[in-house]
Amino acid sequence: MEFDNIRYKINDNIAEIELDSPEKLNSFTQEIAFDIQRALDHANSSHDVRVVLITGKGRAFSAGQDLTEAISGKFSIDHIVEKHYNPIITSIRQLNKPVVAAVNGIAAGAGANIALACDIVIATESAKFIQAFSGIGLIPDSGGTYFLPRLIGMQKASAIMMLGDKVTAKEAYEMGMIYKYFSDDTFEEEIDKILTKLSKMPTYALSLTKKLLNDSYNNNLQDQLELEKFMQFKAGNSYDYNEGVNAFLEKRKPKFKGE
Ligand code: T3D
Repeated sequence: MEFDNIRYKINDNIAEIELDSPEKLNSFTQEIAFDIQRALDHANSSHDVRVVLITGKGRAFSAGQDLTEAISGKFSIDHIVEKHYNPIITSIRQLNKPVVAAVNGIAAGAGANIALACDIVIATESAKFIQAFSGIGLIPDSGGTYFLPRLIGMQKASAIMMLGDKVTAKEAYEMGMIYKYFSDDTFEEEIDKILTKLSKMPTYALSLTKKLLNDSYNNNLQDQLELEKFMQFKAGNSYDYNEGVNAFLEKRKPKFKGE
């Protein structure tokens, strides 16, 4: 697949989406948002892909909306939110394989919230997460008001969103906003380890886990228990379940197909 505004490649069952406009800190234009949507759709439907990475080139993951485009009058703000960002967040959550955000530097505005919508968020030690919206008179979008309070609690989310603090990777880790952070020197190596591991795991079961986690935000306990029973039935009928149990009994490593 060809993309003009991002880099997208698939190697060894890993799809990598790299934002590629470092001179503007990978801020999002319509073209970039549409390319990301297309890449996510491709990764979702491609049998070769078992894990997706989103990262940025240079010193930022993304500084959010390209503000020159935002004030150009080309698109209304609700159009930008509805057509650029909302489909990206929906795709990430509905993608039937894990999506990893490797936050390589500053993640601001929609850039921060796209990262937080991913299944696993890792960051380099020098990364910063900024809910930059209040600094320009906007409200946090791209799912921020949904995910952040659920990740770190209402009080911290309110303060960070209203004050527009620059949250360091260490602080983000300590408050439960992200999975882990790594030194800048070892970041690439650690990303590779996580992606390689996920690319060999029982992808189908991971996709069911993801659906359950999506629903756990809205269900009561009884509904969630019912749903777990249903999903476990599906997982229990998969190739990978059979392989996993046989490998355990035969004292060997499982060879999962992702099915
Ligand atoms: O329509 C709508 O707006 C609705 C959608 C909203 C979604 C959103 O994401 S709203 C939030 C938008 N983002 C921001 O408000 C963040 C703006 N950027 C900054 O506050 C700072 O750049 C950072 C704190 C992220 C980083 O600061 P710093 O000092 O490390 O870098 P810098 O010098 O400010 O930026 C470097 C270059 O990137 C600079 O260009 P230049 O002067 O070298 O030619 C700067 O203008 C450019 N840049 C950074 N962020 C953006 C940007 N250009 C366009 N849009 C940006 N968001």
